[in-house]
Amino acid sequence: MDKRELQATFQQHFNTPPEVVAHAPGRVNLIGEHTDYNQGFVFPAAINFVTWVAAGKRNDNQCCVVAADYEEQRNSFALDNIVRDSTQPWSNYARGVLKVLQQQYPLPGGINLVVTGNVPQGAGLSSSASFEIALLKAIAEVFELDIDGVTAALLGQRAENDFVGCACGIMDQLISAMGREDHAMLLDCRSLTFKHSTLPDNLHIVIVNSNVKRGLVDSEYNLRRQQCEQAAEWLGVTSLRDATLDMLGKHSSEMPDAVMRRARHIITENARTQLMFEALANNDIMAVSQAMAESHASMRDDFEITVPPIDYLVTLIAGVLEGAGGVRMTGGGFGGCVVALVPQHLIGNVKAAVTDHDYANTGYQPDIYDCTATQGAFA
Ligand code: GAF
Repeated sequence: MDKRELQATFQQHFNTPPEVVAHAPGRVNLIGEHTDYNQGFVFPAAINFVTWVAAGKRNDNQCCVVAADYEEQRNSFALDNIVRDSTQPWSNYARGVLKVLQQQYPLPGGINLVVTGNVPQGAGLSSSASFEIALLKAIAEVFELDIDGVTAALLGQRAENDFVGCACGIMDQLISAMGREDHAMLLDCRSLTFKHSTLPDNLHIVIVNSNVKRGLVDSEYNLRRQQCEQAAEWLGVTSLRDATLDMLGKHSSEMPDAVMRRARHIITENARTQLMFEALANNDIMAVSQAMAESHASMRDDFEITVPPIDYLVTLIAGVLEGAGGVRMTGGGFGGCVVALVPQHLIGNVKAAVTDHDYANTGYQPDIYDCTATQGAFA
């Protein structure tokens, strides 16, 4: 659905045009996986797939939200009594956002919303964060609330943590809010400070969707977070951001093996993320390639969040790139997408490799997206 159709759908449902149409992007993470909730480093880019929200005030205290892509399902609730809805679970993102928003910014009245988007869902490209940030942007514009991007990101994260029930970190909301066109963003998830860095002209972001779908809430995401917290306790640090391989070496024999390996992934991934930021800035493609390969191996062997079809895609693409670019799984894991940084002359070969080879034998058909890094909703 394009912007004009979204406006028309709003008009049909509410007999008036929307006051505001806002949008927020999904994201791809180049490296730094599961490091955000360990107060570490991540290196994502906002991408050219977005969620759109049309919005307008109401004269009462209700929120009415229409999911244009879910057969125009409608969901209504009173703003002073927001509880979870198990019959239309998609509405819990809107409910959660409005609940946490009002704790900080009480709204003067109700709101009508229509939502649409093209961020692939359940694919590890942050469709839910882009929904939260687009909602916050639309509501902030309608009521002229003075909300900055970091505050919006924290509100979106709190909606997921406290209302939806996913113990996610801050990466997805922050890049959706603060991404910059043609740049990736090195984010320090402890201080919430970030540096944007241009991507080399000769490397393109290619995303391959394995089409293995797995939701974060019902996946093992929350368990990984608990294991990281246990590891931090074993090592006597407040978060794994402060842990080192030396510390791990001293305690590894006492720790449960899985907990030790979770910690090893986070410690090494934090180092790789900072290294890759430098490598991209220096156009050192071999180092980029190596960091992404090591990241994938660490997610597969230590953090155990990859699945065989994803490992297979990574092997296929790495075989084409031969060090001239990088490839790894991206996002929370247990399915979803692979991200590759590919020189222009190899894009066709990468596409051919994932479509011509035996990937279909895994039972899945890939989708391929040529991506560009885009601007965040609050940037
Ligand atoms: C999901 C979460 F929402 C992020 O906070 C992050 O932990 C990511 O998985 C893994 O890096 O997208």
